[in-house]
Amino acid sequence: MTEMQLKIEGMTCEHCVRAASQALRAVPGVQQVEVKLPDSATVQGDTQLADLQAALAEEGYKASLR
Ligand SMILES: [Cu+2]
Repeated sequence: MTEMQLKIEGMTCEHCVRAASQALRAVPGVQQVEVKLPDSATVQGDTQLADLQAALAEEGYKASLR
């Protein structure tokens, strides 16, 4: 299990936090997600950065490793 610290671009409100959290939780292998304004997420689990980025991109957010 790994932990990744992400920087998420494009979040503006709590609705964004929920959308990003749900998108990340739906990625296979993800076990724990914490998303915080203005731009951060911590993800724990067995997963790939590219899968997390793809899930967030579908919701309209751009993510990179912090
Ligand atoms: Cu929002």
